[in-house]
Amino acid sequence: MHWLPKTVVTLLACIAACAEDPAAPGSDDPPDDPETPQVFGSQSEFMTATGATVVVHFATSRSLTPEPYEEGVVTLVHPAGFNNRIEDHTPLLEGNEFAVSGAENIDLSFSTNPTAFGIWLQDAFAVGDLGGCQGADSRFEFTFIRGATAIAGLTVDPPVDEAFFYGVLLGGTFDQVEIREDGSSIDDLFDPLCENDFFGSILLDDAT
Ligand SMILES: [Ca+2]
Ligand SMILES: [Ca+2]
Ligand SMILES: [Ca+2]
Repeated sequence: MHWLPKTVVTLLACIAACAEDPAAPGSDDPPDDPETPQVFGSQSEFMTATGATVVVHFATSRSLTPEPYEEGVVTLVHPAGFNNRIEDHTPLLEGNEFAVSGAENIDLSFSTNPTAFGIWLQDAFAVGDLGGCQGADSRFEFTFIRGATAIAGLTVDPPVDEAFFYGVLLGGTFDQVEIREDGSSIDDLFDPLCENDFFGSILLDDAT
């Protein structure tokens, strides 16, 4: 079966501008919504459109540790404090990748306030003895947060076992991104979705 990337966009929240300028019912005018995310499947197109650059390279491998990983303006950590590990987990992505214990739940925070976020990932689909995990065609929920407010939530369904780029440009700034493997439990180390999926280079713009 040939899998195509499928991205489902769902706005969780909307700033006041949405209410101030609602699209008239039946209007043919495009929505004038500064918070509507633009999604990119091409790194080069994303970089050209947003000015984003690679800010996390995972240049140095690191063995299992629950410590947050910090590189430049970005910090990654498992929300329940599970281990992470950085190494060349997969030949499908260039260089090292970030992987976590349990299912793929990761909190990212930024010391800047970008409007654009991009990441390489592999939705792995392993077979054989996975120690209680199961091979899964994974989907991921990405929630973009500004302070304590969720700005946008997007569901991403990468094709299995392909190098997949996912870039998002929002109309406003954010300072955190939460990644959650759809259907998993954050605090269950032995969640069936604990099959590893891999996260590579991360890109941000420097809006602020
Ligand atoms: Ca998977
Ligand atoms: Ca998938
Ligand atoms: Ca998984």
